[in-house]
Amino acid sequence: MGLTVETRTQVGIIGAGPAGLVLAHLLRQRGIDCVVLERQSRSYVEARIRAGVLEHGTVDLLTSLGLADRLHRERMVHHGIELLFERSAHRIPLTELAGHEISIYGQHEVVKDLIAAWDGPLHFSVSSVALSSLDSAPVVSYVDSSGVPQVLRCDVIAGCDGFHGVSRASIPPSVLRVYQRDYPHAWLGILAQAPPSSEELIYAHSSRGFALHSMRSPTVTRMYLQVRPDEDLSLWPDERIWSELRARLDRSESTWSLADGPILERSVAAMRSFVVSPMRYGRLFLAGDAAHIVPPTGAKGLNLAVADVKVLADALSSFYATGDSAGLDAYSSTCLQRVWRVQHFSWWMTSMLHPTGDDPFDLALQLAQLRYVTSSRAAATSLAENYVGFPFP
Ligand code: RFL
Ligand code: PHB
Repeated sequence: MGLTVETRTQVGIIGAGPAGLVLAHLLRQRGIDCVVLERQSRSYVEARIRAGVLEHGTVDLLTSLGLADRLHRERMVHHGIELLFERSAHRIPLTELAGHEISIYGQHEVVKDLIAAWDGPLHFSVSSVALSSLDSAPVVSYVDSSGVPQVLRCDVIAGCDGFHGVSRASIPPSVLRVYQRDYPHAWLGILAQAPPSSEELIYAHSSRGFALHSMRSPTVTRMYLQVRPDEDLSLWPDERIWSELRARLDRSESTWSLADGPILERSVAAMRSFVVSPMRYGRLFLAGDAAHIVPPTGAKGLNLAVADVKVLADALSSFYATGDSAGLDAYSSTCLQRVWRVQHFSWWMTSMLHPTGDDPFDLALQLAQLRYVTSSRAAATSLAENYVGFPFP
């Protein structure tokens, strides 16, 4: 190891996921310096398959930053989703009910676009990241990809390093209130070289468990199956995955069939609801999955991360322009209002669509709720306005 190198910036951003990268671009637009540190390599973060649904607010924000040319060319615009239960499909016309569409465009494509357009400091493959002096003059120490120890002095740190990052872990546990709910299921996700079998996303409730039919392009399908949290992927050969998807997505009233193809990627993701409050400690501000996790059923995690950093960038902008810290002081409470709305929606969608086993009472409640949201315009509108997303603060 060589001598420690010291640098300074206004905002140190930990993590180059959607939260960290969108924040970096928002700060640059506002004339604020920042440095982004990422634990993984560039190729790793650009290939990490995750979310696929962008709210219109997220698309509008990326467009206003001039970062959405490829997104506008390649996205799939959807005006509705299907809810499938008791082997019958029911459409929720999102745009008609809530006035906005959603866009299907992979999170890793967003990440690629944000990295390609960024010419400021962004250091991949850093290690031993540690945060200190958070209450006065924050310091980030780390080892860069060449093994050189570095010290970055900042006015403010943005903790955008996801659920398992170092930022939240650097806050004394006694000052954080943690809200958490675990679910007795997980999602087995696959990416397949197969054309989508439906024009819109299908959220399927079946006695065998939940299934989701989504997509990434006219030739690539993304699908999920509800499984147990400790599910062993080796018990799921391709043929079992396809036959289970076929069984759960089956419908009685049509000749619908599921196109299959080579499976390009598969993984099991846990489902969890999690919030810490406040989302700030001294000069450290948490954003995105570092502060909250939602189960993926509402397709909200990425969008919530983007909403947080919009609030943070605006607050930092007034702080640097006028010295007024009111926006920074209100950061946590402003973000948490949206966070809890989205927590409720994601929990509600999850509870409605995932059979939990053998409890007939739970099953009857789920079916009653599904019949209600697909037959009452008021209930469908509530689902639609939450799904397409509320305006950004
Ligand atoms: P990320 O994306 O986890 O990025 C955090 C980054 O920080 C890095 N990092 C560190 N860097 C430096 N030092 C350290 N000590 C570090 N520790 C970690 C990590 O390597 C990483 O690059 O968090 P961010 O930016 O807050 O973004 C959140 C979203 O990624 C997440 O909420 C969504 O993917 C959730 N999600 C969905 N969200 C949607 O809006 N719509 C969807 O359709 C949707 N579907 C999903 C999803 C998440 C899923 N999984 C796999 C959990 C579907 C699935 C299956
Ligand atoms: C996805 O396409 O990955 C996706 C879509 C909808 C969800 C979650 C994930 O609710």
